[in-house]
Amino acid sequence: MATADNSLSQYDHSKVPDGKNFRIALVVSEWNHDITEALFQGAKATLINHNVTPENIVRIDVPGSFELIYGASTAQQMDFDAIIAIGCVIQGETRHFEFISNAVAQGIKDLNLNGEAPVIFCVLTDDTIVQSKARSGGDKGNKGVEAAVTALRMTSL
Ligand code: DLZ
Repeated sequence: MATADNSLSQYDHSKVPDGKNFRIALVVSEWNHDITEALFQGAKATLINHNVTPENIVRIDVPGSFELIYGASTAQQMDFDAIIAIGCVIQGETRHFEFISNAVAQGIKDLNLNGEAPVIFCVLTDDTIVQSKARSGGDKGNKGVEAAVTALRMTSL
């Protein structure tokens, strides 16, 4: 999987379970839309590459990354094998970044402890938009790809 210097999209395909019977929800934050859309496309393409059928990939849009917690919690109560929470929080001039990033990480951690379906953390927390672009289809690969692989592996535990 990813290291600091590798593309996030490099992985061993033989270690990824077949997804043909899986139903996966992707909860997508609208903040930093270009980035989250690229992450969504990367995740969706990877799920399809591993035989998840398009009708078993359900997208749920939420306004911002903070709302990923409620969106993923709602999806956990539906019939999904895994949920991928997709967001992008970028450092601004205030401390909003820390509050949102920490809340989303803690909220998703809690969903994993208390819910049935695993919730995968596909939230970029970058200092700059340049860093986010590099990780959503740029020279660091696409974190959405890695999240999709993680979802398939966790679903198969
Ligand atoms: C308010 C806010 C700010 C400042 N920055 C981001 C961000 O970088 N990424 C993101 O996904 N959302 C941001 N938000 C919106 C919050 O996540 C949330 O939608 C609002 O605080 C409403 O609850």
